[in-house]
Amino acid sequence: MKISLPILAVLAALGTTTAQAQQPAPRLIVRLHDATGTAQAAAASRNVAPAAFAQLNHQHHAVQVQPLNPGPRPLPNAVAAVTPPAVYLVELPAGTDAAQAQRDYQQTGLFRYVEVDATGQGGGVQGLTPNDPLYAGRQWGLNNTGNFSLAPARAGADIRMEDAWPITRGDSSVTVATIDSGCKLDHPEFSRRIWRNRQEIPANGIDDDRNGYVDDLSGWNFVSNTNNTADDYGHGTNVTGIIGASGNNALGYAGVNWGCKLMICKGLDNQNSGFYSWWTASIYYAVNNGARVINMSLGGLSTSQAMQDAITFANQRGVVVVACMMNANSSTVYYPAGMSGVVAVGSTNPDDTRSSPFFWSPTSGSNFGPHLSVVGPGNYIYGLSHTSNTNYGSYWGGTSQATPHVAGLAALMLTLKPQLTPAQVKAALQATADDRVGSLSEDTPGWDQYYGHGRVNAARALASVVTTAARPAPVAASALQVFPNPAHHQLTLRTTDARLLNHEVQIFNGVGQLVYRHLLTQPTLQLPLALAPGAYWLTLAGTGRKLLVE
Ligand SMILES: [Ca+2]
Ligand SMILES: [Ca+2]
Ligand SMILES: [Ca+2]
Ligand SMILES: [Ca+2]
Repeated sequence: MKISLPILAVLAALGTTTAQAQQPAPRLIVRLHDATGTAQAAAASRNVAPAAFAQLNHQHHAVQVQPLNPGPRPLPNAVAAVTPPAVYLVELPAGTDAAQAQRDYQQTGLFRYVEVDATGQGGGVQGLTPNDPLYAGRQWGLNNTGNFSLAPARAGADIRMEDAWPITRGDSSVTVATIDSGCKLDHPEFSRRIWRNRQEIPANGIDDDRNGYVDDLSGWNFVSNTNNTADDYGHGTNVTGIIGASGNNALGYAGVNWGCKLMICKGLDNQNSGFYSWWTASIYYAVNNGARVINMSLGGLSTSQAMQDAITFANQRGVVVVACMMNANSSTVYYPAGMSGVVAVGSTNPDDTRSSPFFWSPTSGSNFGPHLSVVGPGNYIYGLSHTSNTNYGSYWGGTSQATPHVAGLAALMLTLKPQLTPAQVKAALQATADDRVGSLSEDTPGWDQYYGHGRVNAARALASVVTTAARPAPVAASALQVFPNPAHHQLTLRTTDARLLNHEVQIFNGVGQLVYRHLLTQPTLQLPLALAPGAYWLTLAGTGRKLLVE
């Protein structure tokens, strides 16, 4: 008698837990209308949800309402480059009918759209730990000698890093954000390489830089909503190391990029899964905090207007988004790879064949289809461990591993020429990729659905950037007058060369992000400015100059 009661209590508790696990709390992603000159727009500009939205959430007993883009917003009257979307995650109580709630929210007319928060996974799987040391023989993706112990290899089936590093090895002017399972921040291969939020005072419980995140120093953990960006799965540490493990430091491995800063957005949990809301918020975080490249080695089967909007916003701010095709060995479209404005990356083997299968499953393989941009090395990719600073024996395989090769390369291109747009980076990656390197049946001449434009070639990509950068401006710099400089709230542009008309005035911030754009339609144009004080770079049809804002 005495024992039976506690046992029953435990059974009951287990039953409750199981029932809740089977019916998770519905999560909605909503985007408010981009109204202008209204109370709603003013509210959005202060990053505060309007009253009607708050009331609706109250009626539905929302457990949590969280902005996915809490970053700085332009003044309501500013001629801004891009309107930052006002997008929120709404979490409703367990047991709520998700489809009904979605309809209820939609019918209010408050929202541009209401979608159910989907999930996806990281696109890489870890391998065994082999005994064979000798890293020189392991990083076949960067320089392939034809000798590789784990799989057939072909000399030259690599991304030509040894010819690319003499052009640039990267520097701290470019920040790459990884949206992944986190990163082993104290790894010696990442020493002085992790991005630091200089405007944030650590551990004082205050959001000092008012970017919407308290005490965020190296990025953010969107899974637990904390500043702890440590890796609890391993996928993120491997991916981050492929992008940026320090090279030529007599230690471990070489990343593609030896100088870039690495911003850590944790959007995959300790099971390698994540909600789209985590990924969407991560994109806004990366853009708002100065990243130029975002690596997304993950994917889900659902489409999402919210995630597409975030990617479009990133592109408009000059941020390159690279994502993996995923590993189902099919033409099934995964997202974000299938979204517009993304460099979608597939995977190759050490002998340049398409990875089908990867080493970890006979039914796996690099996905293909019309949205594929390029391919890169992705099978048997040795890298850093998330549990040890001295174990260099782990390797992973998946389009997850191909993607950071391309992201690291994109960051090298931006080091050489920061004013490159995401579309230009993508076009250059595609134009310089090696075609007809794979099997004759799949890698047919020109673009094909298995190799895209081909296997990326870092040496050719960087050389093409250097060549383009050296091209003289078509119009004399003196043909554009900009005053006052330093500027305050207004700027006047005057042109004496008609060739400058109907081109876009673009202003870039100190880390090379596009923060302002306006079409020059007349010889003299007055622009209202709403930019933070600092140094900027203004360009118009090949002419450019430094602009100070006070
Ligand atoms: Ca902050
Ligand atoms: Ca702080
Ligand atoms: Ca190293
Ligand atoms: Ca081809």
